[in-house]
Parts: sequence; structure tokens; C-alpha cells
Amino acid sequence: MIVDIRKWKHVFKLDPDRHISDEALDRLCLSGTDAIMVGGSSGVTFDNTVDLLSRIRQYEVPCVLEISNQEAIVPGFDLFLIPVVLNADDPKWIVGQHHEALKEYGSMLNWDEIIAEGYIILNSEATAAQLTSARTNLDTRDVAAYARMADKLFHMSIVYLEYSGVFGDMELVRRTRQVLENARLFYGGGIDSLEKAQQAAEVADTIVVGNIIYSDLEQGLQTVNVNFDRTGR
Ligand code: 1GP
Repeated sequence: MIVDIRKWKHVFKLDPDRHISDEALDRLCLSGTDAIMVGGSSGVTFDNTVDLLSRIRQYEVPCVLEISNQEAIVPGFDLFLIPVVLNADDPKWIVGQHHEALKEYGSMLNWDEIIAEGYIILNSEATAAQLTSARTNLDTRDVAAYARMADKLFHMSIVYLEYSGVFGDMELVRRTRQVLENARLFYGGGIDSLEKAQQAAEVADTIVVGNIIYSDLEQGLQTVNVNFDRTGR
């Protein structure tokens, strides 16, 4: 399947390490979301990733893997997203893991299926922030500099503002979006209602909805009804 991330407005992110019932998965996959992203910060294994992929594959919705560790690289997804944590203090999360993976698999990859995401992690409490020793105390100019780095210096297709677990600073998101020329701005974190989805949709290109799926499915499903008319690019 040819997947064009530039058309995505709404994405559900599912964690292979968390339980999701068949009924809930059915509703998510048929919700009208643009894609299901599979990924998580801890406990992601080959087995639980294969299991979730095979369940999502019963539906037509595009399904992409956000690779979090080398052991959990599972073939068969429509696309593979590779996070590069630009504000990580530990270089392992900027180029280290990537170097190891490319030493192993570099010659056999289909680069048409691989997209780098310039991650900027902004919630210090998030597992991903702690794992990567992210420097989260950033102001708008700091974030804009990382965003330009991803967009103009490294020509990444995605800049991902990651607030996982909390709803972020929408003014910062808006100003970050303004400095991007080609990259698409993904926003994720704390979207737990249609109202918050709408606020995020007004400043980002693509919104990512995660946790609420597991705590309140109905509220999670509501976020698909977001109106993106004001942000089109
Ligand atoms: C997590 O950005 C996503 O990687 C979504 O965040 O889980 O807080 O919705 P939430």
C-alpha cells in the first residue's frame, strides 16, 4: 500500500505492550482515522508487535511502525518511522541506535518505506523523556531551532512535538509550525477530548492520539471528528 504521510491529519497510536480488545480495535480501525501508528517507549517486543500488526492487518487502514528498538523491527508494515530525538542528551537516541541498526540491516532496507521523524520531547515526566535524557526545558526559540534543524538541515519529513501524557503549549506548537517549510508538524500529548483535538488541529498538521484510547475509548474515538479546515497546507 502506498501511504502518503502528507495527507494524514489524525493518527491513533497503539502500544504493543498494552491490551486492546478486538472490539475496541475494530472501532479504532474503522473510525476514519488516517493511520494507525504502532509504537511505545517500553516493553515493545518482536512478539507483541507482530501480534498487534496481524490484528490491525484485518482492516484497510494504513498501519505504520514507529521503531523504538532494534529487537522489535517487524516486517509487513506500510511504513517505518524512525525517531531521531533531537533534544536527547544521550546520543544513543540521536544516532547511536540507528548506527547499530544500520550496521545490521543497512544493506537490505527498502528506503522508500522509511521516514525519519525529528522528535522534540517536551514533557519531562514522559517515559520517552527519561529514557533519552531529553532536555525538556526549552523555550520557543530553542524548539524552533530544532525544528529548522530537522526541516532544513536534515530534510526530515516529520517534526514531532511529543508531550506524551500531558496537553502541551499550543502557542509553542503554533510558532514551531510557522518555521517549517517542508516538514509536517506532528503533535502528540494529552489529547483526551474532541475539544483538545480541535485546539491541536488548529496549530499542527497532524495530531496523534494515544493514551485516551486505553482509558476512555469513547472520548478517544470522538477525536476523529476534528475539523482541520483552518490548517490545510
Ligand atoms: C504518544 O504522542 C503520543 O507518543 C500521544 O500522546 O498518549 O498523551 O495521547 P498521548
